[in-house]
Formats: sequence, structure tokens, C-alpha cells
Amino acid sequence: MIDINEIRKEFPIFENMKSKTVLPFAYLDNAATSQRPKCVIDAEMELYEKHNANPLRGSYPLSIEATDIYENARKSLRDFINAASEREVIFTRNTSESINLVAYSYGLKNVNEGDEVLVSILEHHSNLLPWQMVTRERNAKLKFIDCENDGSIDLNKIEELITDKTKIVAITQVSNVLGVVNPIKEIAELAHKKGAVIVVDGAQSTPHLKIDVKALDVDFFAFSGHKMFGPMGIGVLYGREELLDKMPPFLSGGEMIESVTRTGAVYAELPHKFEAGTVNAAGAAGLDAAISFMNRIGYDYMQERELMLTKRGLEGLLKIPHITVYGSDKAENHTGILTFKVDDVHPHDVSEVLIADGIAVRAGHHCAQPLLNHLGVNSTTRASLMFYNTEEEVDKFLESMATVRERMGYGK
Ligand code: C6P
Repeated sequence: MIDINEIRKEFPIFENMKSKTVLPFAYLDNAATSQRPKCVIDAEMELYEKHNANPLRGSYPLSIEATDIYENARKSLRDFINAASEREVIFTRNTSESINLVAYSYGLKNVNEGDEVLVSILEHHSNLLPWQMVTRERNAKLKFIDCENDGSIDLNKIEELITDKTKIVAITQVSNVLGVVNPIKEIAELAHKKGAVIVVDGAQSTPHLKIDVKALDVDFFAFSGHKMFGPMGIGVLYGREELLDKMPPFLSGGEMIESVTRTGAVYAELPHKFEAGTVNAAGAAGLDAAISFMNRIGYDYMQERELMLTKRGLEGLLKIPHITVYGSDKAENHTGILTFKVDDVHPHDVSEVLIADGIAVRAGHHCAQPLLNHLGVNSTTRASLMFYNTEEEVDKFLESMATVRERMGYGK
């Protein structure tokens, strides 16, 4: 039996919030970045305190230890997403870098004049701008699949949009604005039927959903450590080995080579071909610890709590007059994300009222401007929940939300 109060004690920042040494008291901005348990912070620190040397280079014990920690993290990640081999697991800085790697290395090589790249309207800018670049450079066409009113993607519509000219379908698994979960397996099947590859943005899904890249049958899958209890500055790109093998390096320089002459180089084998320069071994160690933490808690428990909290938040918001919640009216389609507007009040002012009550949320366009345009708004306020949030925090948020209009001078 897991006791959430005991779990929260594993997060130093919650203890500091309790003793009021840090503000706010309720952290509801988990989609931006999660908090980290002490085991993650310790794993990073331990690498620097006990095993610090440049990994993959030295043959003395410290360097070998650092290399082992780094490569063991890769094995944990292979198991975490059920990749066929650790050769398919590339360490990057974050989701943005992972997607850029695919765009520059695979996209520029495989997309030609007249070809098409299909993205969804739900995309974060990180899974849009790289494809704008590829299609602009290659004189290809960037096409969009719009979402339905509840944020969902209609499979019949996407099937029509994927044509013989489509080379890449780039889509998020979970929207960072609406929390809706896309049917990735089905979309992958439609893409493959037309000979296209599918690139999945997993930034918002890995913290909440069990990922199995083999079962999903995706070609590329990108995610960030910092959104799933891990450190900032470490991310992952999963890629199918036969595709990665044929791709040129994204960045070049140290450690990604077999041999170099004055005019050329033989590149290293996977995965090191894509990891130029000194790697983030401490970040990998922290991410490995984050995976162990998630395995210990289990997705079942996390999902059960997230749904309970999201239901409480959504039902509460819908009872307050003058509030519009975007996306589905069902909590299970929100993955902990509640994006809303209060009539007459600017989303940043809503956020300021919440901050005054010690509650952290995000306001703005959430790096998804085309989606906000599609929804007919410039900005919104977003509360995003993680399993470690509490009913009291959600209630505090709702109490504060019920006072927003009055405090901004609009009456109740
Ligand atoms: N979304 C949010 O508050 P990076 O910054 O590279 O780790 O992740 C980028 C990214 C990509 N895709 C999705 C769906 C995302 O949500 C994010 C990051 C944060 O919504 C910060 S903008």
C-alpha cells in the first residue's frame, strides 16, 4: 500500500514548501517540468562526488565507472520504452533536440521537392518548427490535421490526409494544452501503409503512460527527462535501428567517430554516432534513478491518482460560473492537464491571483500558438497535475479560482 504523504516526503522541494522556505505551496505546473525525488538528485550528485571523469574516453577506473553508469542508464531506458536494443536509444538534451535530430538528419535526407510532411494542430512548437524548416528547405508541403472540438484526432480524416507523397507524420502522443491522448498505434499503421515514417513527441506522455515503442510500432519517439521526475538537460530519442543506421550524424566532433583523416571520417556505430562531445553522464544517472522511482510507484497507481485529481479539478472548475475549460468534458481524456479561461480576465491575471494564493500554474500560449489560434484564443491558463499532487492542493486551486472574477473587479 503506497502512502502518498510518504512519497511526498521523498521530494525535498515539498518538504521545503511545507516549511515555507520556498513558494508557492501548491505546484500545479507539472507539464512544464516535474519535481524530482531525492533519489534522482542523489544519483546526479553521486556521479560527481564518486565517479567523475569524462565517460567513454579514459581507461582508468573513474572513467570506466562513469561510462558504466551512463551505459547502464541507456539499458534502463531501453527496457523503459521496450526498444529492441540499446543501439536505438540516443541521449540528447531534451525533446526539442531529439526532434531536431530527426528533422535535420532524417528529414533533410528523405524529404524531397513535392513531398509532404503531416503534423497535427496539437503540436508544441518543438514538433512543428523543425518540420517547417524541412519542408521550407526541400520545397515540400507541410500539411495539418485539425483536431475535433474535444481535441481528438479523427482517424478517417488523418487517413485521407496521408497520401503517397507523405514522407513523415509528426504527432504528439499527449497534447500539452488539452491533455488529449492520440491513437498513436493506429496513426502509425496508417502512416506505414503509405510508406511514411512516424515521429512521436512523447514529452507529455512518458510521465503518465506506459510506453512500448514496439507495440506502438513507431519509427521515432522523443522525450525529456525533466518532465518525468528526472533531471533537466537530458532527453532521449528512440529510433528504429535500420533508420538510424542510414542517417548521417546531426552533430559532429568528439566521440562520434571510429577514425578521422585530414579530409574525412568514419563514424562510430550506433548509438554513439549521434552523441557528439562529452555526454551528460550525471543527467543519465539521474534519469536512470527516475525510471527506478517510476517502476517502484507503478503507472497504475500514478494513473489512478491523476484521474482522481483531474476529475476533482475538472468538475470543480465546471461548477464555477464564467469558466471555459478546453478539450474533452471527460477527466480521463485530460492526462492531468486543465486549460481554461475566465470570462473578461486575462489568463496572466488569473495566474497572478493564483500566485497570490500560493498556487503555481502556467499562463500564455504554452508554445502551441497554432493550436490556440484554432481554439480561437491568444492565451489560456493551465493547471497540470501529477500523481503526487493532493486533494487539498486541488481544492485550494478551486477556492482561489472561484474568487478570480470578483478580485479582478468583475463581480461573481
Ligand atoms: N512543454 C510546457 O509547459 P523540452 O523543452 O524540449 O524538454 O520539451 C519541449 C516540448 C515538446 N513537446 C511537448 C508536447 C511539450 O509539452 C514540450 C514542453 C512545456 O508545456 C514547456 S514549453
